[in-house]
Amino acid sequence: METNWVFFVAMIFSVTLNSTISDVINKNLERTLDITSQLVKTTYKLTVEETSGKPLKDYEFIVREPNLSYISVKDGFNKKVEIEEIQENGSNLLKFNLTFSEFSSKQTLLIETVSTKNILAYPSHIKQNDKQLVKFVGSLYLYSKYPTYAQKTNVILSSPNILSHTQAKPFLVSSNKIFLGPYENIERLVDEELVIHYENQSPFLTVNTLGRTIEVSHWGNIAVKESIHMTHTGAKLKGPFSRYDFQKDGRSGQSAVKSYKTYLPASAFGVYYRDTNGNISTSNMNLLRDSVELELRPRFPLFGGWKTQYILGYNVPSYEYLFSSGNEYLLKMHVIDHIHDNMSIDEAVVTIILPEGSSNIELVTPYSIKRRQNDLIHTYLDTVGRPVVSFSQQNLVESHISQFTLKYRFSKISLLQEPFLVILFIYIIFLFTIVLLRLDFSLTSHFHKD
Ligand SMILES: *[C@@H]1O[C@H](CO)[C@@H](O)[C@H](O)[C@H]1NC(C)=O
Ligand SMILES: *[C@@H]1O[C@H](CO)[C@@H](O)[C@H](O)[C@H]1NC(C)=O
Ligand SMILES: *[C@@H]1O[C@H](CO)[C@@H](O)[C@H](O)[C@H]1NC(C)=O
Ligand SMILES: *[C@@H]1O[C@H](CO)[C@@H](O)[C@H](O)[C@H]1NC(C)=O
Ligand SMILES: CC(=O)N[C@H]1CO[C@H](CO)[C@@H](O)[C@@H]1O
Repeated sequence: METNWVFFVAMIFSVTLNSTISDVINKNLERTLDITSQLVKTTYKLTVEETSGKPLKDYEFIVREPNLSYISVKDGFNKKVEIEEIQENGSNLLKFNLTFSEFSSKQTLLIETVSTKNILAYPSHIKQNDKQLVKFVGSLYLYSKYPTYAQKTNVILSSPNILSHTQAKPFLVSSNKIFLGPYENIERLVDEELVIHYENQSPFLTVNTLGRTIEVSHWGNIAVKESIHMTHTGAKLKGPFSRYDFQKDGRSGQSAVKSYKTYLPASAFGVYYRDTNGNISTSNMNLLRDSVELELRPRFPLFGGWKTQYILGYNVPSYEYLFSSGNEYLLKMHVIDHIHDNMSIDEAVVTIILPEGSSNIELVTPYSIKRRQNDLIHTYLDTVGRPVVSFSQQNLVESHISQFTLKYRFSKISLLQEPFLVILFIYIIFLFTIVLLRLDFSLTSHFHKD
């Protein structure tokens, strides 16, 4: 009787325990870490299971690495997965609540993340002829709220020159790849570092600020101007710089950036590129099928710690980006464009200048941004000023190249305002001249009569 009672209490205990600690497990994980560039690109193929057979409605995913720039999640049913950040005080971990639209006790998640500033030059300073070595610090195991039954990680490096790496057996090194695992039965919240010290000569270019201005005209043209401040954030150059070595020896300054490729929309025309000293001829401009490729060459090779600053501008025909129905207009353009391969933008400020008289402005962005106050600017022939919409965002990468939409109202009658003003102006001058001439004529005739 008594043993029965103890058993009963134990039962209740385990039931309440089970309802607080869920029966969710990470059944299997295949992870790929691409650290060939300055970015850490991770893909997770994660199978999760609710072992008691209940349908799984949400899942908490933790990102252990700092400076996360981008995350995307897909499920195995090709259904939308909602991603919501869980706000927690005093935690430097990013936690996401993933909620599924298709319920099942077993889910396969495809997760992609990109983070910046997690691969650091080590040593931090090198001489002109030295190789750039870097250190990556990440997580050996999936850092998770749930236990993980089996996991493997494939690391792809930029070079087979690996100075050291975390030796957690089993592992296999083959050329520029490290295969880690399989590791089995890793408990929840196990935090182990994965450290890899290797050669990485890829360009460590950081765009400190991107100021992108889009000026919309209803006369067929959209003008884009980008003001860019850029720093080489790899190993800093120590000691003197020899241009002679740089030009004569192919191995000299390998981590320096001589040129890089920027992509503009295929319909871009009237392209200009200038730094603080004036014009720079773009060394190469290639028309590709779906873009214009520009090879930009700064005046000097960019070594670690060196900065450059320039302005790039072009026009695009508005019929490709601006749609209208009656007085309603819709502008669809990229928030940012491709500045260089594997780019990392610390902060982008996007400013959209609309034609004078635009109203009812509504902005929809593909991800969250910081909206700035609407403004008005005045240029010549403006009476009330042009509406300016502006927003900013930090820590952007290529995955953020996607479209915003901006809706506004504009009365077609207002379109006639500027030409009307010009005509009026010319007309007034014309009248004025006639009056002057007449005045002059009558004066002289009076004079003659007298
Ligand atoms: C950078 O990105 C390009 C294309 O986006 C890719 O082909 C290249 O391998 C990447 N890595 C490096 C180190 O440039
Ligand atoms: C976090 O801290 C702020 C003040 O520092 C407080 O107002 C807020 O309620 C806290 N949020 C949570 C979820 O504890
Ligand atoms: C995650 O989202 C679901 C659905 O909105 C909610 O029921 C659940 O409480 C959330 N979990 C956390 C940890 O916020
Ligand atoms: C810049 O280039 C444009 C067009 O190529 C030219 O008209 C202009 O004179 C140049 N300005 C300078 C300062 O070189
Ligand atoms: C720009 C930025 O947020 N950098 C952070 C990246 O992560 C490291 C480590 O947490 C921070 O020290 C940096 O401030």
